[in-house]
Amino acid sequence: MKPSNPLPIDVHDFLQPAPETVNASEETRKPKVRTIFISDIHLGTPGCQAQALLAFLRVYSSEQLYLVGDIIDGWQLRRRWHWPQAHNDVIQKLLRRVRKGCKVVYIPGNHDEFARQFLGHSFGGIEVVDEVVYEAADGRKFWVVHGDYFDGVIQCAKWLAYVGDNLYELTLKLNRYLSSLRARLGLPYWSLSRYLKHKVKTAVNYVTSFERAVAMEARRRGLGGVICGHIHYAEIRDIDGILYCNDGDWVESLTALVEHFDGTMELIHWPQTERELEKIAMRTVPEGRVMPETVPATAKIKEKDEALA
Ligand SMILES: [Mn+2]
Repeated sequence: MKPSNPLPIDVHDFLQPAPETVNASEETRKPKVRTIFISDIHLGTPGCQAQALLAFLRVYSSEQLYLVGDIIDGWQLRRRWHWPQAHNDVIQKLLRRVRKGCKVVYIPGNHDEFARQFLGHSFGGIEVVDEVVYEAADGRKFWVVHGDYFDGVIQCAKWLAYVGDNLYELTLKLNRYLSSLRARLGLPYWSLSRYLKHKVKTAVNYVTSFERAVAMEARRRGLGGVICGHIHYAEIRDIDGILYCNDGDWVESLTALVEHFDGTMELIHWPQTERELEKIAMRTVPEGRVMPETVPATAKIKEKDEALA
């Protein structure tokens, strides 16, 4: 609903920004990056957050797009067919990108290993490869691989990788509450945090061993970094001079790895980024006219009046 205008003039007429202001704002709202890396979408499972991914893809555009494995979950689909419209939309969106000139590369993972029989082929312009060496804008070379080949090396329950430090902090609080409750009920002391500490420690060890193993393999190949997925644990960190990048997943963390035009790698945590972009959009009125929050509209009008005088 349009608010009633108490002024005899249209405020918007006085708020026409310089053209570059509009462009800058548009750019912030629709970031374009050199390359997007996403993995572990798990299309075909109820856990797949396809709507969030579609929202991300509507906003972010790129020259190249790498699908780093577990895009379609063949394991789950074999057990139970689950394919809502949003999952079709994701596939359509990816194919449309190819048609619009974006280079799309698909590296199958373990959940979509059926696609590994098509290595070296292309589908609708999407190249299917097992692994690839990617050169960033600044010349750094990255080994791009899903990462499941390291499962044989690191034997550990995969679900443990989900558990992080934050959850551990929470359990400490929960533990205090449980202890007093148990004491009141006359039950013996039992430490939830100690029980979970062991589990979390194993989880952290798993993530660390995975990261180290992948980074060391990149080093062995004479590369500067690695880009992978698989463990659903988004991260960018230096491991003994090797830049380890994990693009996360679209089941829980909703993350993507992007490379900017200067070669900088950045993790996009979509829920947070979406909120920030919405805030920017809130400050932008339709037709690209920018209404700065900090400057009251009346002040602007006064400026304009003085300028005209
Ligand atoms: Mn995987």
